[in-house]
Amino acid sequence: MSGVEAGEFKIVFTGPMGAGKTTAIAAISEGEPVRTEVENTDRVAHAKESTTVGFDFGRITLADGSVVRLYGTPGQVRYRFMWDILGRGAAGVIVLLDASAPGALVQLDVFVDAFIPHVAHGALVVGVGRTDVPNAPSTDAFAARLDARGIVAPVLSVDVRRQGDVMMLVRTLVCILGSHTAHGVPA
Ligand SMILES: Nc1nc2c(ncn2[C@@H]2O[C@H](COP(=O)(O)OP(=O)(O)OP(=O)(O)O)[C@@H](O)[C@H]2O)c(=O)[nH]1
Ligand SMILES: [Mg+2]
Repeated sequence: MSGVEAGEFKIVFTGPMGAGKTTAIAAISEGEPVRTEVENTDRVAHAKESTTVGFDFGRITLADGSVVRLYGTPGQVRYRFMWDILGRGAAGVIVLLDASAPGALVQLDVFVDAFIPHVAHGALVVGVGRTDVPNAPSTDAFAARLDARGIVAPVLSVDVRRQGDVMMLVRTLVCILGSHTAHGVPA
């Protein structure tokens, strides 16, 4: 269930449409990531030009030589069947949210509920983008939302376009995994 073995493991990036899963994986992946983008025909939901219909895939190598396989889910609920396929065998999950999007706090619940069952020991990190937009909920508001449900997970403010920010999310998750597995996963 932990998915952590022999220096190779899987992390899933999830979250609603436009939160930046595809962007985040592209920001850190070694080599060109695999993408399954098509034209976005739901410009009401989000103005961006393309959307993920299958998955994103990239990989990184940590300082200790561990290989991390990075999968990004589609955000649109119509591709929900992919969430369970991609969640299977994941060591941990990173939920990305856009604080400036309507209903961002509710989206946190949606994606936590969908992915918590896939990961052992609450191996969950939340990355929140665009917290600087006026009237957007703060990272504290997202943390309080988790607290209210008895879920303990780090909530970090990120810009998914920045490699350093995305690596911070991955390293935080790897620290959680390392503290919960007998194998240990050094950062
Ligand atoms: N201006 C600005 N743009 C941002 C910021 N964070 C993310 N973006 C942009 O938001 C968009 C996110 O798009 P994607 O990476 O395709 O989002 P996704 O989560 O993969 O979406 P789906 O696959 O459709 O579910 C990209 O165009 C990013 O450049 C930010 O802080 N400021
Ligand atoms: Mg995408």
